[in-house]
Amino acid sequence: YGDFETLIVEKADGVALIRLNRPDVLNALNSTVARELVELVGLIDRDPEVGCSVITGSEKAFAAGADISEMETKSYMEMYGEDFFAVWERFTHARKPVIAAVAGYALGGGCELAMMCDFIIAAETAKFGQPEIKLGVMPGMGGSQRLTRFVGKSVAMDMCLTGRMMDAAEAKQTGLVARVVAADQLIEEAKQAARTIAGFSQPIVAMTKETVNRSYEMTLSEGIRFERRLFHAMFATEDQKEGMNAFVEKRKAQFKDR
Ligand code: CO8
Repeated sequence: YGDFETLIVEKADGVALIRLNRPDVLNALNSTVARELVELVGLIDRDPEVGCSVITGSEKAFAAGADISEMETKSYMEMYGEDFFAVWERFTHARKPVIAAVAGYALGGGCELAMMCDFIIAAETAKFGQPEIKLGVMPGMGGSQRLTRFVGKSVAMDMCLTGRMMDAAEAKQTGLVARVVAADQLIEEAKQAARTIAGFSQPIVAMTKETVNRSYEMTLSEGIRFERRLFHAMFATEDQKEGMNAFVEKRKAQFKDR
């Protein structure tokens, strides 16, 4: 995919492993990270060899937030004029799934980036938080909205108003993360989940992701109708025929649609 200043990318077995690589600042998310991640997910969406991505940080930090030194002196007009942080919206438009593999700190923008992914696998060392209130601001990359949808109003208020951290066990119990694993198993577990997803039909995976995401935007009856219409559309794919035929013939399906 070319060289990136703030990311390291490895591609194997249908999976792109993306590492945030700003170790000196605990992977603080500056505009370069945002621009590069958006560019990369666009390239991955167009790469038929990759079916799923994993995004991770270091053992110490997934990401300790938006880059405070980049924001500190900005004026209102600079923030508004640049529409600061709007670029992150484009990260959420990725059509292929992205799994967040979180070890260590996922604070502020780091927690928000993890929540922009399709699901989170956490190491036992993970710590999540929205500590922006301590800096005289509040979450700015979707945290007030996404965290509330993940964990409910009471816990989200507690997190955003006190700025406290949540450990991996609480993150699992409140539904913020899908799985918690030992720290030394994190990358393998996330890659294994990604390989499983990459082994399925790519258009069906993309439609499934889109349909689950609609549940955040639609009423229940509209969402169920959306699901049913796409379910019907799946019968136009070769992969639906292959998947069901393989089951009937008791063999492993070979999905081919791209
Ligand atoms: N931005 C920039 N630099 C950072 C950040 C950050 N978010 N986090 C850590 N760093 C840097 C530190 O300054 C330090 O640099 P140096 O070595 O040059 O002093 C280096 O990373 C290592 O950090 P520490 O020495 O602090 O490491 P510790 O292990 O002692 O502490 C912590 C780790 C607890 C994670 C601590 O670094 C910390 O509290 N970081 C800040 C966490 C935070 O507040 N995050 C929220 C940031 S704001 C945000 O994400 C959204 C803002 C929304 C604005 C909306 C605008 C539209």
